[in-house]
Amino acid sequence: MTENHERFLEEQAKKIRKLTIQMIGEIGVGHIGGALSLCEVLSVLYFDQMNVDPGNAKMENRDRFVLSKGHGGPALYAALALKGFLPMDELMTLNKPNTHLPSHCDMRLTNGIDMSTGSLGQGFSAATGMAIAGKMDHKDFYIYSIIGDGESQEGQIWEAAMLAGSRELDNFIAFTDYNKMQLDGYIENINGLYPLDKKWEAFGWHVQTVDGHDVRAISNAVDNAKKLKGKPSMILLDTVKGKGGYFCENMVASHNMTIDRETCKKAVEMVEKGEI
Ligand SMILES: Cc1ncc(C[n+]2csc(CCOP(=O)(O)OP(=O)(O)O)c2C)c(N)n1
Ligand SMILES: [Mg+2]
Repeated sequence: MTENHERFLEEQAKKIRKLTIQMIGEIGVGHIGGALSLCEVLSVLYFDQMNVDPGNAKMENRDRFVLSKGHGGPALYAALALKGFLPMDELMTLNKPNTHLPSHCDMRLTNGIDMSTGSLGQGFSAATGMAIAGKMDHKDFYIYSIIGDGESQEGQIWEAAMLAGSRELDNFIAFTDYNKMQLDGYIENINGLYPLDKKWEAFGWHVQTVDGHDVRAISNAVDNAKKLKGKPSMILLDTVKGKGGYFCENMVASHNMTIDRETCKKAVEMVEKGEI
C-alpha cells in the first residue's frame, strides 16, 4: 500500500468518526462506543477492499457486508454516505421518525445494507448462509462480517463458526471488534473469551490478530485472507471502545450514552485537529 493510500484511508476513518459523533450528537443519545471502534475497519472495507458500486447497489457479483453487531449502524451509515450510497444530509436523520437510518441496520430501509441486524448472533449466521450460497452458485464474491466481542458469547456465533469451518468457506472474511467491553462491563469479568484465537482455530478458521485502528495492518490481513484457500478467515481487531471520543474513549459507559451539544461540538473539533 502506498503512503498516499494509507493517508487516504486514515482520512476516511476520521470522517466516519466525525460524522458518527455528529449523527449521535444530533439525536442526543446512541451506541457511540461500539460505533467508534469500527471506523478504521469500515474505511478499509469500503475504500480499499470491497467490490461494491453505489450506483448499482444490488449488483449481483458485489461483495456483501453484514454488520452483525447491528448497534454499530451509525458508523456504517457514515461509511455508506461517504461512498455514495446515501445522501450526506440524510445522516442527520439518524433514528428520527420516518428515517431510513434506524440505530440498528435494516435492509428494507437503507440503500447498501445487505442484512438486517441487531439481535446479536443472527447477522453472523446470515453471513455464513450467504457465503454458502456464493459457493453453491460458483460466485467469486466475498462475504464480510463484523461481530462484537460481547456478541461472541452468543451460542449462535459458534454454531455458524462450526458450519463455516466445516464447509471450508474461504469466501468468508469475518472480524471481531475486540474492544474488551460489552453492554455493562468488561468481557473478561462477565464471560471471558480467552484464548479467542485458539477457539476460532479449533473451529477450522484461519486467525490473524491486528491493531484494529491501523488501516494498513487491517488491509494486509484482508489481503492474506483472500490468498488463503480452504478456510474461512477471522481477523481479531484489537480495538478501543469509544475510540477518538474524548468523552467516551475506553469507557464502559460509552455503550449507549447521551451527548449534549457542547460535548459533541468539542469532540468533533478534537477529531478534526487530531487531538485525540
Ligand atoms: C440477542 C441479543 N441480546 C442482547 C442484546 C442487547 N445488546 C445490544 S449491544 C449488547 C452488547 C454487545 O457487546 P459487544 O458485542 O462487545 O459490542 P460493543 O458494545 O462492544 O460494540 C447487548 C447485550 C441484543 N441486541 N441482542
Ligand atoms: Mg465489545
